[in-house]
Formats: sequence, C-alpha cells, structure tokens
Amino acid sequence: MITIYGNYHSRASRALWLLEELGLPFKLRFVAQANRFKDPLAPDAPLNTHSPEFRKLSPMGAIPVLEDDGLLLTESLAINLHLARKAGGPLAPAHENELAQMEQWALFAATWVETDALALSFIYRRKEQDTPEGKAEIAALCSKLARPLLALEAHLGSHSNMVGGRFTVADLNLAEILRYGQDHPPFLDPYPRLQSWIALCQKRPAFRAMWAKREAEKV
Ligand SMILES: N[C@@H](CCC(=O)N[C@@H](CS)C(=O)NCC(=O)O)C(=O)O
Repeated sequence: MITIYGNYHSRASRALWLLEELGLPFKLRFVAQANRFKDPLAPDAPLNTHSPEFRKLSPMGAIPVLEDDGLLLTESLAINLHLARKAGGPLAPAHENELAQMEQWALFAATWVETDALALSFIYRRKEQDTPEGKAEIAALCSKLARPLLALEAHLGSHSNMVGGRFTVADLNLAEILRYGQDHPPFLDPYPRLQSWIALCQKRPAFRAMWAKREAEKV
C-alpha cells in the first residue's frame, strides 16, 4: 500500500496530483508543517513535521514522505519518479534515455527554478508585493529566473512536452514547481510557450481533482 505523509498545501501536492493521474490506490496521512503551530511539540499538537513520531520517518523533518511496501522516500521529486516508473504507462519513462531526461528535468527544476519561484510566492503570501522592497525583490527574482525560463521556452519551441512528445511525470514535476511563481500574475508573460504548456498541464482532470481537494483542505 502506498502512503503519503503530508498535505495538499505542501510539496506533497506533486505526488497527490501524480497519484490522481496514475489511478493508484493510496492513503494520505495528514502531516502539517510545524510552522503552523505555536508549539508543534505540545502534547495536543496534531502530527506535524517536528513530531518525534514523524521525525523517525523523515530525518529532515519535511513533507512529503512516501512509504511503499517497505520503501521509504523523503524527496518529492524522487517519490514522483518512483511512482511513475512503478505504475508504467504514458507518464513513465519508456526507456533508459527518457528516464535520464526525466531525472535531468527534475534536477533542473529543483536547482534552477524552485528556490526563486518559492521566494516569489512568499512575497505574495506575506502580502509585500506592493511595497517598494517587495517590488524590488520581485524584479530581482524575475530577472534571475529569466535564465532557466528562457531555456524552457526554447525547449518548447521544438517540443510539445518536456520528454517524449507526451505529458509525463517530467511535465508534472516542473509544472508544480513553476506554479509557485504564478502567485505573481505576470510571471510567465514573457514566455508564451511556457504559458500555454502550463495551462494545458493545469487543465488536466487529475490536476483539477488534486486542486479541488486542496481547496477543500483546512489550512
Ligand atoms: N526537497 C524537499 C523539500 C521538502 C520541504 O521543504 N517540505 C516543506 C513543505 S512544502 C516542509 O516540510 N516544511 C516544514 C518544515 O520544514 O518543518 C522535497 O522536495 O521533498
């Protein structure tokens, strides 16, 4: 049985979207981010990323965690690459070279995009987007992100998708990472192909199903 520890308002959304795509049965064990609580170690605090019981599973104390028949994984993108390969089908690599490309795009997204896209999102979550400091930070982040986003835009000039000419786990992983930047509405304006590609990803019934559950989840 597949168990995901986490919640829809976290990087677990990547695995939860993928599980909707794959139609694999799974259990979601709700674990909240510790920073949602004044005292995450209080005896009555809900299970969270600082709870000793959870820390036994996750040495970093972070979500998501996957348990799958004795396999324990604690990195969201590794979880997704594993789930896609386990299920097989069109979202999975069809051969070794596709696997290598999917791994490359996952590392690309994590190392070139995620930190700065998340930083953009946090400016909005702190409601600082209209302050002079917030505006300057947004401009600096967008300028830094131009390098990977231009590379993605160029890739989409000659490919419909990240790998294999079809929607795969590589698209899903990247789309979920780019989504943080979308909290800044003009984020993708300079990149029309990227904009159309992400719109298609986010129109998928499995994404919509994940999103509906996210919206129904109490934060
Ligand atoms: N590189 C990890 C990052 C995981 C991570 O930072 N998760 C956040 C939630 S999105 C978390 O658990 N934060 C709570 C905490 O650090 O206590 C992954 O992609 O799985």
